[in-house]
Amino acid sequence: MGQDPLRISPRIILHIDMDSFYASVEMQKRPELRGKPVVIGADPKNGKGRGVVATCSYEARAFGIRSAMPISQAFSLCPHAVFLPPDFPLYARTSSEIMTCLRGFGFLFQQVSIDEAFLDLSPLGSFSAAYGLATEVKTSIRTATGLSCSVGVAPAKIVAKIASDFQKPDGLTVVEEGQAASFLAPLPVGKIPGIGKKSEQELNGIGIRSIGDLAAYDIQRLTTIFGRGGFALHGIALGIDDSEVKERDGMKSVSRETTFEQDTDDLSTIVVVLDSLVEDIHRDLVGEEFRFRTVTVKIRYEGFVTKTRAKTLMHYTDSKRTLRNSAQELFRVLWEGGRIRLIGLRISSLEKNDARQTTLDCSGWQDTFS
Ligand code: DCP
Ligand code: MG
Repeated sequence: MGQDPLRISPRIILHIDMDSFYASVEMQKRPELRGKPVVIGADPKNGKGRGVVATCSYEARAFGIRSAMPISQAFSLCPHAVFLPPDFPLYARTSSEIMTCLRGFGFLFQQVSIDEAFLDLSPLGSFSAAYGLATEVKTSIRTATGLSCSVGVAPAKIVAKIASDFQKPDGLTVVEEGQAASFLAPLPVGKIPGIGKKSEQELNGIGIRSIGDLAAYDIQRLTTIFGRGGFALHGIALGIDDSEVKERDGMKSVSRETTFEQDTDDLSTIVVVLDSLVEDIHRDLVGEEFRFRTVTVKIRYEGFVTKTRAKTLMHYTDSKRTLRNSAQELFRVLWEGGRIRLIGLRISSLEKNDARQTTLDCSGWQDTFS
């Protein structure tokens, strides 16, 4: 018997995000740290340190410590916490083990950051089968690495991502087809990925507190205030997101950005953050065996003015030094001295690392706005 042509199988997307990733890896390596507040990031130097928190254990979060907070503030919130510098090679190795394990399930797979990925479980055909697979995923990652993760399963990528965050740590949240809007409705708008504190405040200012408020808001007024972004935002609030799980081979660019806890014009803080973006991107690049030719730096000032500037090298390279120098150079040219809300770094014009090419560093300038 043929399939009912009117029956459309549900899209079933799984999103996985490791719990307090860097901190958990450290606690796995040194079990005596378990149960303690552990902060990974810059040296606190007895409260005088510069730089920021990369992440911290859930025990440290109980003291109010968060990613991207100045390390001096973390120190004053919990001076007896264990402060550790990041061990990027170790996190990169652990990340590869996790991603290999996820790929092994045989579904369409997309890594989105060092500790996050999507799987397209649609071939399973039902949310109950997907729930079973999600528990298997959690078990196999724990067996392979000793680490816990949180998983969301939903009919769309963005909803799966919000769902994976819903019951952290060690969570598993399934949002079935037709339930996305009602799952999202009571959550604060700040739970939508990409909505930072400032945007949340702006939305609160026009009476939008929950995602349900956003869904019910007049779409015309939203687009007047936020332009085309308002339209997308309204769709997200209803759980509408048709974007697909894309295998990484089609990777066009790698980007990372950090929103500062508080807008800052402190150069040393900015440079530390830019450097951590360089580390993150370079790790991905090496892991995926790509070379790049174009580097873009993005700065968002307070008040949402966003500027980007790109530089295209004469040759492909995978040199971290070149990436760091280019990023710093672009930043120097771009920065007008104002307080910065967000800084981003992207590499593009990627090619697989098999062609033997020299890593010359001659550069030409090029403006790009995105
Ligand atoms: N990271 C960072 N700087 C940030 C945010 C994150 O260096 N501002 C690094 C450290 C994190 C890792 O990326 O361990 C993954 O980021 P997540 O946002 O997933 O945060 P965690 O995994 O640490 O915690 P959670 O349990 O909330 O996912
Ligand atoms: Mg995480």
